Amino acid sequence: MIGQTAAKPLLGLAVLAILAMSFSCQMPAQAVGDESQHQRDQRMEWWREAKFGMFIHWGLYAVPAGQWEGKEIGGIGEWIMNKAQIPVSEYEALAARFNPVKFDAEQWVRLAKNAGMKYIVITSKHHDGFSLWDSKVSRYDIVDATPFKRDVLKELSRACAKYGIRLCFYHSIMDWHHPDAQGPHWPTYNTKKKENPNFGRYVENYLKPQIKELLTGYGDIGVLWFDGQWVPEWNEDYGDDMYAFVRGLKPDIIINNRVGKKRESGDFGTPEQRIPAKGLGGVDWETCMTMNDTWGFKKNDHNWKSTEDLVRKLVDIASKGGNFLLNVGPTAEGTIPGPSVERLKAMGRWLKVNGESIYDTTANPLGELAWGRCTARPGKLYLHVFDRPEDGRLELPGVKGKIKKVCFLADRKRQLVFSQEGDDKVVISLPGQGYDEIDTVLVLEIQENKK
Ligand code: JFZ
Repeated sequence: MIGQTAAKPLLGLAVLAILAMSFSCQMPAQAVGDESQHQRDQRMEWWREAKFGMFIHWGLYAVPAGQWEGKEIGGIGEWIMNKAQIPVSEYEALAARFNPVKFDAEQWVRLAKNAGMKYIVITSKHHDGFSLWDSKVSRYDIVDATPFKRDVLKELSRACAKYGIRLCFYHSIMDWHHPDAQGPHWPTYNTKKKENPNFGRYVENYLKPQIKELLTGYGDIGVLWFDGQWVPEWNEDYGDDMYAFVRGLKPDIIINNRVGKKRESGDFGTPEQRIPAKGLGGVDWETCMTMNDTWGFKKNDHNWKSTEDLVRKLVDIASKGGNFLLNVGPTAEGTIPGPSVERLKAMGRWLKVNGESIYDTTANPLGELAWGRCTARPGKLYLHVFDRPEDGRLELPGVKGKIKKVCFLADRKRQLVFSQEGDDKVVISLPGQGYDEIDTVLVLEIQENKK
């Protein structure tokens, strides 16, 4: 079995490291809890403005790509070790076959940037326990265990810095490879342990040291996106401690809610594969979603969402005050599937024209709209017309303040006739042609009520 570095020497080092940290960068835990609303708003600002990010699920699971021993394995591709009940020794042999010679970090980052994405969240370690960077506490990583021998997270870090994209990491608490992390709930089918007294050792000697490697060696990490917190061994104390540990290493980092088991854990909620009907009121949140039906690459999953659907999902999420983390699952060769690339380029073209109506906007202040969605900035409403009303009359409920002008965002010279009876009823007359079949954005400028 490809091992983790022996825990014992680490234990001594860990004690020293913890002592050292307490006098250096680590913020005392109570300072984290004392963060003011203003400080928190400052920390969240870039993420709230960003609205749109790329999720990347990449690892050994791209090699089988949804098949095992000649059979199609159901479910999401990155869970194949679990779904096909693959013993650790057989699964880790995939490392010798993982040689993504077509991987090009700058190509991936340019794809994200040109799609209008502002951050990338990549799986540094998924549930299978394989590390996508050159870890010093494990040999089960892309440098030590594969013929590729390159630290892809280091290369991505450089590319993100070059193109102005925030690099973020998804990191799984659940680990199907580390012997101290196994439990009866997620047996790797060759360890029938009923319960694991060493989970604490896994957390202190492996999980936290790896996270420290990622937060101190790969540039300015924007978000730590935890997952796999549902294992019974993980509890609220672990979650609180991990939150403080991470913020102590990087005080301005953002951490998702899957660091813990409380509703209010972390800094933002993470609805998965769904858009909450009315958003998640009063909290920061981000919908994560696949473009087909799997996060990790599966060669036979061709159930791609349309570009229109993806753009309208982004608009819907932004109109409810959330972020959209849209996934790509690269192949074992290191390429992003063609249908993903095609959709991302098309989303980028739409955002190039209409990005002002998404980035740095706030949620719809008007209530439900039959013909589309609405996003806002101070003094402006962006009306996203999905379906032009047959009669050409676009009705708006409850616009507060006097409307100065209505025009097409794509061509501000194209002004529209409108009527406003008091605050309640606004009717905009829509011309018969010149629409974007995905989403036509109108800008409504409002006289701001003097404070
Ligand atoms: C998790 C992972 O298991 C999955 O592989 C992927 O990385 C996704 C983004 O996150 O999936 C989940 C997590 C939690 C639930 C369901 C799927 N849940 O709580 O129902």
